[in-house]
Amino acid sequence: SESAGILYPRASESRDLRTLDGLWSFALTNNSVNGRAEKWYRVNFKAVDDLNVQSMPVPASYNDIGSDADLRDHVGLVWYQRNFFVPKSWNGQRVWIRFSSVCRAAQVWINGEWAVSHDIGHLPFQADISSLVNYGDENMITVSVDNTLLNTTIPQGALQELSSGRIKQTYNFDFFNYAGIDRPVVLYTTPTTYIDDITVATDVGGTSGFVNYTIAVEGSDTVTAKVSLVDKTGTEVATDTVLSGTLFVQNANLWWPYLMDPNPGYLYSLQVQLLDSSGSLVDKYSLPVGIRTITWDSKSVKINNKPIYLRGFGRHEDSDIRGKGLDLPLIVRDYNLIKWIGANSYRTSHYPYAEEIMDLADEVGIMIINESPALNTENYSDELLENHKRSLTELIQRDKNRPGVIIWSASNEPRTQLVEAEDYYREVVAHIKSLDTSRPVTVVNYQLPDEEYSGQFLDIASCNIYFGWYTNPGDLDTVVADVIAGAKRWNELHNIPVIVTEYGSDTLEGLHFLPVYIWSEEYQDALLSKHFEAFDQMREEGFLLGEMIWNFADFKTEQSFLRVGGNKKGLFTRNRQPKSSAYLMRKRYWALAQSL
Ligand code: GCB
Repeated sequence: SESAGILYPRASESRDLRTLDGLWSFALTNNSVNGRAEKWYRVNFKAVDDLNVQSMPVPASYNDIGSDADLRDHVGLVWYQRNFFVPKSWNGQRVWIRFSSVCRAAQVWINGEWAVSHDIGHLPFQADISSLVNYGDENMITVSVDNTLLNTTIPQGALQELSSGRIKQTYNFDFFNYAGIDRPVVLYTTPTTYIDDITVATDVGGTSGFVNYTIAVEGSDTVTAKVSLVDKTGTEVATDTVLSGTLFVQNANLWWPYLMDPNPGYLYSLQVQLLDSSGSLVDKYSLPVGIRTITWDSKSVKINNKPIYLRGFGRHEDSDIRGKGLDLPLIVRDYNLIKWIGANSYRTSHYPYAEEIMDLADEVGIMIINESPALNTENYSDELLENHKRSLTELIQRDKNRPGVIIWSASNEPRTQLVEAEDYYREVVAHIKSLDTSRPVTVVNYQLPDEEYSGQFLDIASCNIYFGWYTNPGDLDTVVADVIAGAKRWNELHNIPVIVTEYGSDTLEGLHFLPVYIWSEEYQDALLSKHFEAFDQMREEGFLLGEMIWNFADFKTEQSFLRVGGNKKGLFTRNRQPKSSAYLMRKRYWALAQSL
């Protein structure tokens, strides 16, 4: 059974946890072998001589691990398999398998029996496999992964047959379509009666904080609760004994963004215990909680009643060899660079990021525009809309309790100039509002505000603008006026705050030109400086909510004559070393932080 809650797996007095990360057996299917028909999920891969089984790291995208283009550009199914041991002591509890993400469509079998399917990338899924595992014995897990993108999948794509007969995946977005088991896989246990979900909403009044919580329990309904809010020193600051209530915290440590307070990212721990009628512990789960408010109006967004200004970037989960695979050294390095440069925010362009990355945002005090994986929508259909809404349901279910998440982004660069986009985005925004009214909603647009249909539904306008790059490349003298005119119109038309969510220029590190010339480091610096002028003027006018350069770091794309080894608009290279623009941005972001 698939559960409704998707709490991050944590060990506790009542929960055991084992990782399934490591080296798995991996096999490609070509068009002539149909692994599903051959029931590969019943076969031990290593025992099949002609299967060409290789080792594949989990978590990682599989594309850049090998030495041939067949693996990198593979379209369709691949297969992963490994064995795992289940202790005898787990018998009688619920045993769960949880994937933090598989890109894109996954089917999972345990000991040859189907366990769970999930067909969207970048989002977690899990299943209770208690009845499928052998206790005190070895077990086999097999996972098929399909990377195919079609008109109705999230994101969209199409298959093209080349003159050679090879099937090629095409897509309209500007990052490599990495695939595989790209985030951690765990086995964990819960008691048969367990905490399925926790929802918190926080409020602030004077020096006090309020934590409204609701606990969803599965299994027996005779349990009672003990709920404690514990501060960083381990001291209990509030407690209650109901499944749904409000905790009151005197002199609360509020959750503040980075550089807005000497102690940003303050997290309490909400410790939830279920007790049986004799008072014995049934289940325990602890959730990090930040106490803060978000409010917004036609010109500003406030955290804890203080107006914010977003200094940030668009990003990608992307690095050498591992593609989109979660890599802890990389993500901690990224946060060190984010702090070094003085940013306070970023957008999870163009899909939900790993939970470990989101945890760091909450801890550091980084504000997140949290984006659906449904980017660049076109060819609107009911099926696409259903899949798009499901992506948002799963995203909000996963991230609803995170203090760092301050805005939902329904989509990046949808084709909102098409008349069908009006009903489509009316429904998408209403869907988000039906799940969460505590955060404002945006769509990230590149259309002209007068020629598109989504703006009317939004709390915040986000625009991607490439003056001096895609529009008038090299013509820096046009940038200031064009940027202001472009961004300001969103505010005039819809009376909502505006974020410039993308601007920038491809820049090859080490390329220099005087006078400045496109693709050089000097050009990126000059282009940024022009934008800073425009942003400062708009800040004076009061409707600009933030600036986010495209991109934090260089990243890989599909092969295209527009891209030299990928998209090079980063402040940092793909291996996270600064271009000269990183120093320029650092000056600006620290000065902005100090002036506000
Ligand atoms: C955009 C897209 C982003 C691209 C960027 C670019 O507008 O949102 O995915 O990578 O432009 O560099 O072209």
